[in-house]
Amino acid sequence: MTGKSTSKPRNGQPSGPAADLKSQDLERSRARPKNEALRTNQGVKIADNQNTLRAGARGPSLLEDFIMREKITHFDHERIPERIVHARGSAAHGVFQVYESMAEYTKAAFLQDPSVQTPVYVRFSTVQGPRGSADTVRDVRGFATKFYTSEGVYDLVGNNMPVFFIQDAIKFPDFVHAVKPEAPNEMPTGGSAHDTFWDFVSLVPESAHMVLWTMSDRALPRSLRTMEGFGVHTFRFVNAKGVMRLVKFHWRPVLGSYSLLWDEAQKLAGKDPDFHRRDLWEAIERGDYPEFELGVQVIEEKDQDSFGFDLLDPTKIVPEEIVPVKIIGKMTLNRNPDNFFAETEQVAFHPGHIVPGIDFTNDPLLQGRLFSYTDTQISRLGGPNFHEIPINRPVSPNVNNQRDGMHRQTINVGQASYQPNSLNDDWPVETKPSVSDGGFESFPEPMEGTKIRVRSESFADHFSQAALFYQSMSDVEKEHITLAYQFELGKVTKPEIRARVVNEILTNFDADLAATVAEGLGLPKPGKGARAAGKQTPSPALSLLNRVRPGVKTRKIAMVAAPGSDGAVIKGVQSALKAQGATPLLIAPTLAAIDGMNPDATIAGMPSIMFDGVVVCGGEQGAKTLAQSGDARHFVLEAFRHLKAIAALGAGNELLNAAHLPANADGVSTGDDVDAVLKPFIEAVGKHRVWSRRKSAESVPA
Ligand code: HDE
Repeated sequence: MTGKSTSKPRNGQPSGPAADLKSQDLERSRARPKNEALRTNQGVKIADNQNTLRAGARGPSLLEDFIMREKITHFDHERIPERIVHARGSAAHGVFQVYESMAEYTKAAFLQDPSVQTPVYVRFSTVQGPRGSADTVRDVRGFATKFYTSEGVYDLVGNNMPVFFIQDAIKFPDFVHAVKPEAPNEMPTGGSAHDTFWDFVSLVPESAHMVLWTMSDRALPRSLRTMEGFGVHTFRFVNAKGVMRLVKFHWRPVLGSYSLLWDEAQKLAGKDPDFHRRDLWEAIERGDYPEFELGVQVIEEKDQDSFGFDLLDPTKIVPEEIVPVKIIGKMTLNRNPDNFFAETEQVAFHPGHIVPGIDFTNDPLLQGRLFSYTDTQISRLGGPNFHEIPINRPVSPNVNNQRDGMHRQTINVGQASYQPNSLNDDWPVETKPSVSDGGFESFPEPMEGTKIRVRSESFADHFSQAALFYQSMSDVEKEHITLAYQFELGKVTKPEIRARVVNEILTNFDADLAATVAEGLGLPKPGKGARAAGKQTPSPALSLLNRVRPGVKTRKIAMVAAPGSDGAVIKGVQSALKAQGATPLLIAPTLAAIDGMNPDATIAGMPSIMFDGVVVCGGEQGAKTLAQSGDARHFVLEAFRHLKAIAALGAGNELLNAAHLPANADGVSTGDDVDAVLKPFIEAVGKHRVWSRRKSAESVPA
């Protein structure tokens, strides 16, 4: 049960009774053989694990070999169906702590006491691709958090974008069929750049806002650790007095938010399909625990109709300039899973896993989700007992009269599995003040209406917020969005689909965007959209460039060197970068030691797309080798093209000259003094990209 934290975190592990209970629970389920004999599933010791039982050394295998049969049968059934969406994911354990009591707004126990650490398990995912697809594709990211609270499991199953493609759950299968790889040939893997996706969204204008988000840099996160998360739907907070307020949930990465460039994302998909997974895993192993603050936009019940759009419509945001995001707590991811399958693959999230003090609204997308997530687990995880899988078990007791079913783990004792009963004195009973309190009660929203299939008129405006988003972008982001539409639509084979996106969708939220995309596709200049949205009041909070936070903590920096480079310089650079919290890696043409230091990777094995900045180390001989290496020249050229901060110390400048980098370019610092060169370099890395270099970067080969 969640309780007061009694001790300091042990080696970064969650502490306090709830965390202890979850660890004990997982510990009981762990198999960690040491000093143990190899045995069958029935516990029989195995004498030979190398050879099948045969009739003679060269004879046929015998059916009698129960050891071989058991082993292979189990192996044959190792796979379970992957998730229909969000199949590709990575996860981590952690803890959540509220900064101050939220009792004024909600009675949820895990949001009351700042000293309580609630264990969490968080799974990040892409949506479109299968389980083995690449991490860096252009896509929405799932951001699902399971809180093991004292009152039961609470799942906040969100995305890294605050809106969705459709307004009603009944359209979800249509949307997913359209975006998934196409039926005849299962192409493309991991992307939306194909006919069926664009056909669907060109015919469904409610998708315009979300499609725009997916064409933006938000769809290309630099790291799962630096993504924002959103609950998307409007939920409710209910306090102990029964006062209800509406709430939107936000996750804010403490390190700020950054994106990849499209060229990097595409290359990474080939060079390291596990780029995000690896980054998350390595950061946690290093002790650079990812931190996310939980924010809420709280709306008084009386204000719910004052926004000019419907809070139940999941294609709308509440601009934070109108309702500020109140930061209420922090989640720290501090432990990698022990076993990908047992934990990450079997974790079962559900927006319907909710605790007293939080409640649903009538958002028709959310209402449909409340059905879908249990249903999907029944086929993925093989029956209704998936809550007994260790990663899914609550830390609070889950006592009830449910029985049996596939894979039942609990041995229920006693005759009475019904209520009321006299044979077990009526136990277990609903919460009553005499027994315990805290039973879940739905917010008593007054209801009346005609049974009808209709979309509320208040959901009808599909373009104003797309216009708001686009108008809130910086020039750089607008350029990226334009190129993304051109790229994606360029992959669409049917000209009428391309034209429909431009003329029926883009023209309705931005005439310039529509015209530039049309030009790039060779389409005639579009006319004015029939439902064109006008000028909006921009929301600066929507621009990712305003989400960059100062500092270089956890940023990966390549220290490029070769045998003959100056060891003292390398050490100086390393310690200066580490002092700022960055992660410097020594990168060289081969893994041969340089002045006694072993390189972390080769230039060819770890290209500059995997780094946030590049320092070329000094030393005459090393610099000469680097200048002669095609891989090394490509390394710095690509970093330059991708607008990364570059520094060269002493003779290291030879490599920049050999690569013919434009002279005096922004974000390139050179010189002999380590401190003087690194100061502007570190500042530039902290800004993420050297945007002012865009023009000169275009002249350099990618
Ligand atoms: Fe999901 N979604 N979804 N979704 N979703 C699933 O559940 C579904 C929606 C989200 O890491 C599935 O266990 C319907 C919105 C995440 O395991 C499935 C509708 C948002 C994850 C399902 C939606 C999400 C899922 C597939 C429309 C953002 C991955 C496997 C009514 C707020 C969780 C599974 C994880 C997964 C159904 C729309 C987020 C099939 C029917 C909106 C992060 O049940």
